Amino acid sequence: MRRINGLAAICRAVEGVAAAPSVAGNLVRHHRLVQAALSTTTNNGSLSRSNWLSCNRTAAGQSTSAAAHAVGGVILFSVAASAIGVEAHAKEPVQSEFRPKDVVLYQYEACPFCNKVKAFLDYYDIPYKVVEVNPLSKKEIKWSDYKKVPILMVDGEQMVDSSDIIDKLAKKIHPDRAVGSVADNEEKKWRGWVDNHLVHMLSPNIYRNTSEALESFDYITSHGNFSFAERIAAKYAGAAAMYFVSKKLKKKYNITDERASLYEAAETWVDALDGRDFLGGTKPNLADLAVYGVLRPIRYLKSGRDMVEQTRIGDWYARMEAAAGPSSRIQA
Ligand SMILES: N[C@@H](CCC(=O)N[C@@H](CS)C(=O)NCC(=O)O)C(=O)O
Repeated sequence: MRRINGLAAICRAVEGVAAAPSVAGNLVRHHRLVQAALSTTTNNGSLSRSNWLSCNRTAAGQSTSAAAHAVGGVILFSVAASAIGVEAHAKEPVQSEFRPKDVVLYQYEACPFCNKVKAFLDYYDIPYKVVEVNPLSKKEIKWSDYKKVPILMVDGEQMVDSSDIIDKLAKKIHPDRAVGSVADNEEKKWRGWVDNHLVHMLSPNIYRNTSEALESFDYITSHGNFSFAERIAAKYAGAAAMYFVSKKLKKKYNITDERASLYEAAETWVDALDGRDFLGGTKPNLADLAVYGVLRPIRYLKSGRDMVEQTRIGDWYARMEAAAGPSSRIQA
């Protein structure tokens, strides 16, 4: 029998969660239900139950992920909101020599890390194709040794890990950019905050209760690469699993009130802006793009709507939507 740490690791990708060691009766019972639900959904027989539930393995070879990881790594994506009423903040098309001819993003539509990369590509107006990865079979990235998304292929060069991808691209775009300045340090600090703090606020919020978990999975499954059968099963089983996982995550990250923590993070970010339009001043910097990217998947879910209603982040978010502008995604 799979241990609950497999279940907890469902959203490891999103949360960087180490597998939880304990087995709680309820969770195990629930996990069985989820397994049962998922095992009924293999539509062609080639996707075994363990594939469904175990889409990742730890170094020790333990199975670590599960449907909802698969699915749960996939937080959600934003519907691009219109920038009506927002002052004009434009994209910053690449001016340097760096003009990649062929950029392909392997992603889950709703993954916050993938959305971070997309926010960057959109803002710099770099055209990219998207290959939506099936989070259960991951057959689209079988060719790669790296088993997570995002993977970005830039003129044949494989780039992995959202922050590394952005560092590499930023270097190509601004090869002469000075490092070590106050602005540069500030940008680094807040990019770190996104990866180490902000992303951990997401899952506990979007899977906070059954209705929010279902809203999230409805979105995830309708925008991801799922077969019809997978979609139906993943929605209910994934939502149920992630509901429990989010409780574990709360504990792991010492979150008592997930909404309060999300609001606090939003306020912390607005304080960091210190009256500026963007952390980067009059233009977004990489930290602005990172915060915007990871929040995009939740912005139009209940948690994101609440966050915008209850905190001061809305104006900055609207400026970011205007700055990132329409997606530079092109047909694959
Ligand atoms: N540190 C990585 C984290 C990437 C990550 O964890 N991605 C998740 C999706 S949100 C993933 O692919 N998890 C593995 C899986 O789904 O099995 C980054 O910033 O790109």
